[in-house]
Amino acid sequence: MNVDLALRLLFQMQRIRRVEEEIALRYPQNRMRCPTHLSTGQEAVPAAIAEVLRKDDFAVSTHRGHAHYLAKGGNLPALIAEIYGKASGCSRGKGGSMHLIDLSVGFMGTSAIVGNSIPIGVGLGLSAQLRGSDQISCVFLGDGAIEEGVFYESLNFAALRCLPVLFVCENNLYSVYSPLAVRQPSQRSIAGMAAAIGVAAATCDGNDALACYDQLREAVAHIRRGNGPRFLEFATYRWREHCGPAFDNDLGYRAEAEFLAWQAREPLARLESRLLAADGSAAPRIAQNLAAIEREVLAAFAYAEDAAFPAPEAAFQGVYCE
Ligand SMILES: Cc1ncc(C[n+]2csc(CCOP(=O)(O)OP(=O)(O)O)c2C)c(N)n1
Ligand SMILES: [Mg+2]
Repeated sequence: MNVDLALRLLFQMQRIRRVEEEIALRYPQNRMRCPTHLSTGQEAVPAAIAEVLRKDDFAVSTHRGHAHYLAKGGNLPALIAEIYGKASGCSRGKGGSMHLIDLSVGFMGTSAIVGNSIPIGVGLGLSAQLRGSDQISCVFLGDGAIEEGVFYESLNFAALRCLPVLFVCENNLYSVYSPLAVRQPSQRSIAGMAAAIGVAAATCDGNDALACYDQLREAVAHIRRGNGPRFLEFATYRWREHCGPAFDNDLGYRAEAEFLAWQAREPLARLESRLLAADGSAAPRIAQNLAAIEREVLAAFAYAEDAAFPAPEAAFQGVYCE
């Protein structure tokens, strides 16, 4: 095992987890007043993305985008300030949790409209191709987004034009409270659909950070060599409710046993135990990382809580009509 790589992946996952757990803890204080979709349990894919994309590559994401923003290098205090609606937030406090952007690291935005990341990311891939650049465009999407018509149009165009687009589908089995079984014919696979449209596709254990890294690295290299788009479907699971900080297994749309089975395969503990089995001396480095994350996260929340709200006039700035 590459111990340094495993430590970096673990660090990314622990940082994402800690940020989102602090959001969950403080959300009931009612100072974060936007809908917030947490991705606790789904940290392995973004951690691997942090390792394989370049800073000048593009990424676009969804309503569940905190982890993707952080993985691409988005500024943490600006993320938390945005969720608190503050002027120093990454969308100047106007967008909230579902509208994150950090152009300085190629994170081109998130959208609350399911499926919307797909055509925007394909367009960014087209721009890279037209400019003759070797940048790639990474499109994060959920399993629900494949039920939007724009999924088919965009994948077709990406395949037709051989665009440098990496589709990263985090299949957490649900669209809000609807399992795949009531949304798609049985036996149909998401990766299979992408392949049928003409985009080379594969599936991966989305809770195994090292496996995610291997598949994503290979896909990125393939795309960067000019071989066209790739689609990866990652099996994973969100722990908390669809929107908000609570757990919602009491609602009955998913079985407690299913939840517990996925928790038992959770990505952080899995990587940490493999890492320590390979190199017991990594323990102090893991502890140092956790302490650094703790300091960074608490400082980001202190910054966001102290920051100013936008001035009332700002409501009329950056709008498209008078
Ligand atoms: C066009 C559109 N239709 C419906 C919704 C309502 N909605 C918000 S999130 C969501 C579920 C999306 O599921 P998925 O893509 O699997 O992402 P996940 O929430 O599981 O991460 C839906 C239907 C929306 N925001 N936009
Ligand atoms: Mg889903």
